[in-house]
Order: sequence, then structure tokens, then C-alpha cells
Amino acid sequence: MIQATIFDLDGVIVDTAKYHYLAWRKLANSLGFDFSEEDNEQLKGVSRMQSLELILDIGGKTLDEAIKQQLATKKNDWYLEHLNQMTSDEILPGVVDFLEDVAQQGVKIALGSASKNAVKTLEKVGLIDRFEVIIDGTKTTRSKPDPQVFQMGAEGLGVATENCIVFEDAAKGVSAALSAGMYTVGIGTEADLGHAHTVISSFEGLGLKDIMTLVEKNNKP
Ligand code: B16
Ligand code: MG
Repeated sequence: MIQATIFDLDGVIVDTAKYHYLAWRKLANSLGFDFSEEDNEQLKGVSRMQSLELILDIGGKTLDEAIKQQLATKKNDWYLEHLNQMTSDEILPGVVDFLEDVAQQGVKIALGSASKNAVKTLEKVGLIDRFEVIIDGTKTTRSKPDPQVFQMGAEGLGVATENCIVFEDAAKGVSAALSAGMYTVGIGTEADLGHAHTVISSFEGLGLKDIMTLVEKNNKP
């Protein structure tokens, strides 16, 4: 029985991946190398400092910790320039109706995101009040695929993990939710997220019952 939903943020509620990409690319370019959109796929759901490590690897750079902190701050300042322009127009299709459907059924709603900018993002798009519990990169100590973020979400809501369903766009996020023992829905393609219980391309036209039917039909462990 589903008692709680836990949503990833970037790529599920809003498409901020494009802004992370622009900011990381600007940083890579400032260090003298390029960073492709394909490389950017590896960063989905990955924390800011781990993302920086991946980018520095691509550019073949080894830097000391103090410089790395400065670069991460610089990237975040560039990212915030985009984030500050966001409005509710950037909520992904079907998300608002889906959140309403979940709430109407008396099912709880939490956020489980790696981002340290999650609260600000939800405020910018006007969705902050929909989430009873927000677990983000300011609260976790371990990154996805570790299940910590989703376990903390379930705990915050007071719901057993087996009664939770997670919505995730990143392969590492799907793995995290499965490790937490939760129903797991991938938002994206079967090729990237085939390990989820079911995969949908977007929430458009779907309610919680439709999604549970898909999960049960696939009958994956
Ligand atoms: P920040 P999610 C993740 O959010 C993004 O997918 C990932 O690309 C980003 O590096 C990470 O948040 C950290 O974000 O720099 O804002 O703290 O998908 O887990 O909601
Ligand atoms: Mg995501």
C-alpha cells in the first residue's frame, strides 16, 4: 500500500540539468577545456563536489582542495544566475496535476534531492508548500546511489520504506531508491533507467493509480 511519494527535484519536477550544464561548461572553458552535453549525463543526481571531480578528470586537471572549493562556488554563482530567473513556467509537464492527485488521495509528499539549492528552486517555481518533508544536499552525508536521502525522506514522513514510491530521472537515483526497498519509477528512457520498476517519459496524463498499475504490471522484484 502506498502511503508516501518521494520526488527527486532536478529532472523530475523541473529541468535544471540544462542550467547545471551551462554553468559547468563555463567553468570547464575557463580552465581551458570543453565539456559536452554527453559528459553532462554522468552528473545527473551527483553532488556538486563529486560533479567537479568528474569534470576535472575529463579535463585532466589535478587541483588542491582550496582551489576546488573556489571553483565549486564559482560554478554555483553562475548556476544561481539561471536559477534566479526561473518561474512556474519551468515546472515539467503534468507535475502540478500529479502532485494534486497524490495529495487528494491522502498520500504524503517528500523531496529527495542531491541539490543544495532545492529549497530555493521550489520557492522560485512556487511548489515549496506542496512538500511536507524536504531532504536535500544540505542534510545528507552520502550521495546517490546510497539510499540515505530516500530513507531520511521516509523517516521524516513517518512511513515505512516499503510503503513509499520514488520518482527519479538519474540511474544512480533509481539504484538508491531500489536499495532503500521502495517502489521506483524512472522518469526518462528504458535504456537509461531500465532497472526501475517502471519507466515513464513524463507525468502528463497520469495519476498515482495509473502509475501503480504500471508498476504492478511490470512485476519486477
Ligand atoms: P547543487 P537532484 C542534483 O539534483 C542534480 O541532478 C545534479 O546535477 C547536481 O549536481 C546536484 O543536484 C547538486 O546540485 O549544486 O544545486 O547542490 O537530481 O538530486 O534533484
Ligand atoms: Mg534528478
